[in-house]
Amino acid sequence: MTQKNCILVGVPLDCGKARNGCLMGPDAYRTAGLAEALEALGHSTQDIGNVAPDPVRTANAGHLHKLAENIGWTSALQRTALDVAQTGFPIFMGGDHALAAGTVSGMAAHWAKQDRPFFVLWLDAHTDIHTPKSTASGNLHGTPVGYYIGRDGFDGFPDLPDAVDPKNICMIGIRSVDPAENAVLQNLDIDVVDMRRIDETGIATPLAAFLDRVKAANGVLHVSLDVDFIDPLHAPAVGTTVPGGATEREAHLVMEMLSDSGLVQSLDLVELNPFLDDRGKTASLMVDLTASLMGRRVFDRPTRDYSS
Ligand code: 4U7
Ligand code: MN
Ligand code: MN
Ligand code: MN
Repeated sequence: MTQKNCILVGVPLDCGKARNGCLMGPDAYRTAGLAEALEALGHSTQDIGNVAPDPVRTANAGHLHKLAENIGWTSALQRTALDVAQTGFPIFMGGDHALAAGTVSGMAAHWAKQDRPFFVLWLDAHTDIHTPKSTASGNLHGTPVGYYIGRDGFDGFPDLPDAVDPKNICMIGIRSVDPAENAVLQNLDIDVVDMRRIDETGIATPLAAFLDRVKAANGVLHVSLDVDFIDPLHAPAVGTTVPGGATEREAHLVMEMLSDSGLVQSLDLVELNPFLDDRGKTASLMVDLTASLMGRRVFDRPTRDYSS
């Protein structure tokens, strides 16, 4: 992989759900040696510290948890993403998944200016495509996809500069979908790769097909990695554990294929709750997965072509 200038952006956002702890995520990645792992691969790194949310006051949040704070983070992160994308490869160290409303919409706006088609790989147990109106839990970490594809119902949120085309989204690892999410997914062209498909075809087949599409379109790819994509056995440090997730090996294979593709331009690391971790094993696994994405190999084998 070509050497990158990695911009590490701390995002101690903890307002996307009620259980606290994701605010410690950025420092857990620092403690687990994210910058050192990237530098060992020959990349340069620049840790710009932690972002803070814009101040926002909202009158009526209804059943929504910390609506104003979520809105303030979305505008701040949209701006930050647009800014840092100009100088390097942003790695957003979360923070819960509500941050992706800002990071993904900001990256989409950046690539729209360069006239490059923008694609998203969503690695998650959940589809996170609710709106503030459809969410039953009131937890906005279940809504970032709804925001960045331009669904209605995000009153008070910043205007979306450039919506992501649902056709350009692939979700892998899915095993928990609410009825309201299922209903909207039926009418969209998002490629939703659930655990059954992974079991039937292996994880490489749907990923290779998606990467071929990105390549054919001369597109660029943003990866959003939710800790709960991985099975809680390997990655316990997350509030929303769902059994039956990706294995450590499947997760590494995904990252290695992404590295081979050369298509990835930005990354979210989200939902790590260090308060729930087991001697730092989840934080360390997330660092190792990032290293695989950025070119680390067990053996230096020639690049494999995964397309059919
Ligand atoms: B995550 C949920 F009901 N769908 O809306 C909701 F199952 O970022 C979960 O993927 C959302 O961890 C999970 O609260 C958000 C629930
Ligand atoms: Mn998520
Ligand atoms: Mn999830
Ligand atoms: Mn979660």
